[in-house]
Amino acid sequence: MDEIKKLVEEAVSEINIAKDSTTLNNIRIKYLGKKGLITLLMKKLKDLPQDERPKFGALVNDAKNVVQNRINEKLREISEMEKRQKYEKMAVDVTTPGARRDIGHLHILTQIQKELEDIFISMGFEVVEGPEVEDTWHNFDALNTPDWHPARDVQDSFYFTENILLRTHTSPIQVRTMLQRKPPLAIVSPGRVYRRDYDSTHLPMFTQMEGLFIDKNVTVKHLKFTLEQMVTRIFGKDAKVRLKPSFFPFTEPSYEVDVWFGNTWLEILGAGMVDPNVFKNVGYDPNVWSGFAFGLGLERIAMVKYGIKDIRDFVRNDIKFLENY
Ligand code: FA5
Repeated sequence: MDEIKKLVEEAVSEINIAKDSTTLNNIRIKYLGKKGLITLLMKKLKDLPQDERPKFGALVNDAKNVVQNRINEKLREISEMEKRQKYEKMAVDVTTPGARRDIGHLHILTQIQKELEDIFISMGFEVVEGPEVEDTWHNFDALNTPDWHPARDVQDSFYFTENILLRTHTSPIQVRTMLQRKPPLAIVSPGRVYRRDYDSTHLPMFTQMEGLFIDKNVTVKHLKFTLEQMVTRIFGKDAKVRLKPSFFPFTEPSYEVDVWFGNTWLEILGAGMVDPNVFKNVGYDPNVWSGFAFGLGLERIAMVKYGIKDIRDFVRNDIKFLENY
């Protein structure tokens, strides 16, 4: 009986440390196989006295059952563990950072344009657009720009015919809007314009935004206030505006407008009070109506704001440049 107990203990301790099903199978063969240590005990039955045989037989059977059950139990544990390991290997870690996907965004000039539109819309201006192919009357004559003006020279502009050209500024939209509507008016007009220019601060195709405000008793104060609002919202509250005397045929008086930003004055736009001749050209009474107008270069605004040195970067289509903004 002691021998049975000892064999069972040995078998169980071997089963306990087994790590896989092959080892368990070997243990089963070692103890319960045809020539297994526990199976062989049965052969001792015949050496025992008749009356002890049933009890001994039962004990050996119990021992077989205990070992077999323990093996079965251990097999289940192992297969559970193997399953768990398999699933752990298959598992996806949802906290792992994903592969990066590049998402496009609006071009820096489009961003600046939208920013400016929002600023002027918040002040009650409306966005109005016009054609890029213009006639000389809207682009020059109606704007009080006579034949002899250098801007009309074929050296400065892109002509299709004698009277049709790519607009050289957004100011013809002033004329078109005044002809279509009655004052008072408050509009801004963004768009592409074209000139025979090309260097690090001038492009042959660039972007302007025109502003036009017409009402009774409009003064330079209204112009300056409006530009100050725009400039502080684009460049920050420390930005200042300075008007310098200048000349445009369609405004009187006319100004170059500088902005104080990054410790220096930088020129960003042209402006002035609408010339009475322009009002006459569109049928507005200059004794009743007054107004201011301005035209700013969007590339210049972006260059000042972000410290961009070469205007040609806007059209080089270099992702490395564009990604910065
Ligand atoms: C004009 O175009 C006037 N129409 C502006 C205006 C409107 C004045 C209404 C008064 C009333 P100017 O040629 O200065 O003005 O151009 C205006 C702005 O466009 C300049 O300040 C500059 O920022 C920008 N600009 C001019 N030429 C180029 C160019 N070749 N490339 C990039 N920006 C330019």
